[in-house]
Amino acid sequence: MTTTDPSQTSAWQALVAHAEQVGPMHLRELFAADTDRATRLTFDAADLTVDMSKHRVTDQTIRLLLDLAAQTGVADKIEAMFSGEPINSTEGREVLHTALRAAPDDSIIVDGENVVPDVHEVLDRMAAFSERVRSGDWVGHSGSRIRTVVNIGIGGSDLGPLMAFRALSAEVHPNLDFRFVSNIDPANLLDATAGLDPAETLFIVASKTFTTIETLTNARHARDWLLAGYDGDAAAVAKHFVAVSTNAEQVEAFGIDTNNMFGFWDWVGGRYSFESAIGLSLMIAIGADSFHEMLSGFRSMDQHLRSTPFDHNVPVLAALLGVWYRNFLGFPTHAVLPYAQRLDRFPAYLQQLDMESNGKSNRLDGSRVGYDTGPIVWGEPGTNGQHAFYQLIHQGTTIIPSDLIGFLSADEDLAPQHELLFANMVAQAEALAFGKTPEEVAEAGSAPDLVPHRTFEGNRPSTVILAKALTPSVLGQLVAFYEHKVLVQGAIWGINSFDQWGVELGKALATQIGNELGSASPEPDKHDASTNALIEMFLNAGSS
Ligand code: G6Q
Repeated sequence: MTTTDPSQTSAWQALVAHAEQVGPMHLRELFAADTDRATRLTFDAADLTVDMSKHRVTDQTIRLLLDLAAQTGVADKIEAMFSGEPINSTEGREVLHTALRAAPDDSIIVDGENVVPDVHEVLDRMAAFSERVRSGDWVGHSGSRIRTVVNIGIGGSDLGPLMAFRALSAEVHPNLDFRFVSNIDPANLLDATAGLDPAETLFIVASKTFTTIETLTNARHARDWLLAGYDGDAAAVAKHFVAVSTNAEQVEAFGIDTNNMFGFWDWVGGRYSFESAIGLSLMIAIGADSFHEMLSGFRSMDQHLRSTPFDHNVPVLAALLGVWYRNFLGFPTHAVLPYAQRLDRFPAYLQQLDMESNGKSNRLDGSRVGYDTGPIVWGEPGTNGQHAFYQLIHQGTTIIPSDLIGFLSADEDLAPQHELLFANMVAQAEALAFGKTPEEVAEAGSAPDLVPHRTFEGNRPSTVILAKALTPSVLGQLVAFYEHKVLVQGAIWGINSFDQWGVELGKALATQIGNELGSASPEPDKHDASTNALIEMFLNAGSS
């Protein structure tokens, strides 16, 4: 497969030269010279309003970035994804998370078959099951109503459902409790089951492959915990364990009735899967109607991506700005700062989405890239972050382009506090962009020796993403916005955003070292000196 090397395009070369001119420009100048800037660079996408005016770009920058998108085949990549071409070339797979939110009458053909009816068949089964749990009709082995749902999964089978569950906590069924177990650290399962009654607990084992060691180990321990509460009566498993997987054979081998299994497909990547059956815990929590509302939000952003000209296409523009900063101004990280406590796991979710997708060093044809790819993505909700790491964003030596996500309304009784939250977000974007000059600091009466310390250079770029409220639909739109941003950046960089070979080596070595630790006669000298010493310390601690 041949891939365009973006750095060899004329647009890239033009951007390198252009960065010399625009790099030193200050947002103060850009705003002063252009009274229409805020209006012109604020865009709508579905229910989101996205203010991109506080970025270190001119109209010419955007034109050149759009040329780069054209010269690297972004439009073709978008169409290839939607139409089910196997764009995950290293695994020979289609990339069709957009089919998970297709309308029932849509048609998406994979291997000669329309997959949309299958998607909706699973959604219907999930809805029926969720309703049974929510209404109390699905009871445990001893006839007790289910009170707690524990999702066991890791990576893509955890981060999405957990993030969305927290984001939509206002919608969660009042009589049900939800817990999430992911880590192989036994403390995770121990803490999640603390105080629970096995007779009232339902486990969802969420694993696409059903071979992931963390998930299967936790699921086995959860089964032991359950059976301990039922005097070892294995028949209890059928009422307390359901599975979400593409692997019926392994589900059966584990002992879960495949009638209680919810399937999905190889063309759904783990980190793109929470709107598939992987979201079963979420659907039980918020109900099928809200889940469908979330899917419609995803769908509206999909439509925006597919049908909006690139110069108004919000995920495309966000991707281009990211490329501008990463490749032409040399900013290595990107912060996501939601002004919504319920989005507290959103940055962690996006870390996987972005960094597992675009943390690559080889183009599709295997050649090594000669430019930077995915940024380091990080963040925490505001206003908490303001009292922690914002110091560095404002006055540190590294420029950190940031997304500030805020909401215009809140429940009436929360309104005054919400006003303060919103004020903080807007204030941060203003302070980051415009800062405070030494003259302004001196004029405000600062002691001369403190002037440099109290000066804010500004010129720190940010996007403000606004919606009316954090509804299921808006959450779907936000997630799809970032998914598509990642797709477009991967297309420009010529990499495969849909594989994750980089996680394999550590997994294989962990299995090997795990076997060594568990062996009756361990030989702690199979590795380098440092690794051997660490293994030895563990073995010695165990024997002391
Ligand atoms: C995501 C990755 C990865 C995956 C987990 C869990 O894109 O593939 O995070 O989701 O490793 O895998 P299983 O769902 O197969 O257990």
